[in-house]
Amino acid sequence: MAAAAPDMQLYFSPSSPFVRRARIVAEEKGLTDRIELVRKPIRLLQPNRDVIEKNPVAKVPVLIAPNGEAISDSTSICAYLDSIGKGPVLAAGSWRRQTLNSIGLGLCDTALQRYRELIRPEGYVLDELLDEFDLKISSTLSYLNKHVDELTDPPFDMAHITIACGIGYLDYRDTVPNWRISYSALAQWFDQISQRKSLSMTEPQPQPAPAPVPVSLKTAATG
Ligand SMILES: N[C@@H](CCC(=O)N[C@@H](CS)C(=O)NCC(=O)O)C(=O)O
Repeated sequence: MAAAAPDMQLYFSPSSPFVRRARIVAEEKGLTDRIELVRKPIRLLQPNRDVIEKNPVAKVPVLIAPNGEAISDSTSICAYLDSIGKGPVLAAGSWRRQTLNSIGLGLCDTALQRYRELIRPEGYVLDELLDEFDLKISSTLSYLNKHVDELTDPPFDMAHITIACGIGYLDYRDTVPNWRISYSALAQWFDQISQRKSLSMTEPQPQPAPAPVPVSLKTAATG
């Protein structure tokens, strides 16, 4: 059967863990072919004007639905795609699963904030803030490592997806170089779930170097 023509657009950045959540849900729900990926560079100090037009807080992902409505943020997009696609429901089915999903979201947030702090120019990086992010990241990894049995629980749901996106982003940025040794049970779970098609096809991709401009701060890609 021929693939459906795209009738939705996803404003995206190839390394964003939040965009990845939406793309994983799209694939799981049989909607990948209906979504055109529209690249929107996300840079420190350069809020993307196209994104602001559709989402006033200037963040990707934004999904343009078939009726032209702009849906954000990733949680709303995932819920929308979950509701219109085929296959098992992905929404977290209990308070515990919702909490695990929220812990995953917190990990995505902290990992991203840390990276945005790290790429400030020399002299502007606050080491104390990096320490704070590191503490939050290590306490989250340690918690997840301890509760890994709950991650291996079927059915596959948003908690699995969001936690995998958070860890995937940390891994991509090499934020915690030896995390596989320190949190080996979690690493085993992550490596296994990463083989799932929806995860392997959405792995964070290196971004092309931005065009040089005089102020280096303005060139840093952060998404
Ligand atoms: N809560 C939002 C977070 C999205 C987010 O932080 N996106 C980043 C890219 S990974 C972004 O667009 N940042 C631009 C900015 O903060 O200026 C969601 O779940 O979609």
